[in-house]
Amino acid sequence: MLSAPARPRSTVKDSANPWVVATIILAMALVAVLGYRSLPKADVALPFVENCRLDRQACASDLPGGGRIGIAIEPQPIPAARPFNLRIDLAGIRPDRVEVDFTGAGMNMGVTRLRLEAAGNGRYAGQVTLPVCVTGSMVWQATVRLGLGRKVISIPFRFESRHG
Ligand SMILES: [Cu+2]
Repeated sequence: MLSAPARPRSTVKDSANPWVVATIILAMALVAVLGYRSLPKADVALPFVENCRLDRQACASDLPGGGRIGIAIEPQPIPAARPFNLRIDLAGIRPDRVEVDFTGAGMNMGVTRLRLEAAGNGRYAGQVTLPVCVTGSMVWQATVRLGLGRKVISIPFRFESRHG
């Protein structure tokens, strides 16, 4: 039979030291917080931003839990099958990633995902060309996706593109 190596006897006598206790409590609190943050990802989908069309104006929306998003496209009118610029301004929120999914509204045009680059001071920008639509002009949905760890906040906007 194997015998376990002799373990040296502990000489620590101050296990009730308040600093040790405080450290343990702090560590437990940290584990609780990290555990909470690593829960399965929660997607928050906001309703449409009413009365705002990105082909006519810049749009804005308040975000749940504070913060605000502003979004604008240029040039206007928004060209079909040619590149255009999209700009997002965020206040009170600093996501890890900002993406926009373009889909057809009432027409299946696939999904075109644009990943925006951070330009500082809460601004994110990118350029994209949407697929050609046989009908010439059509309404698109631009769903902004703000990634915060495992959580994604999505905010849908609408606009019309035209052959110029
Ligand atoms: Cu179409």
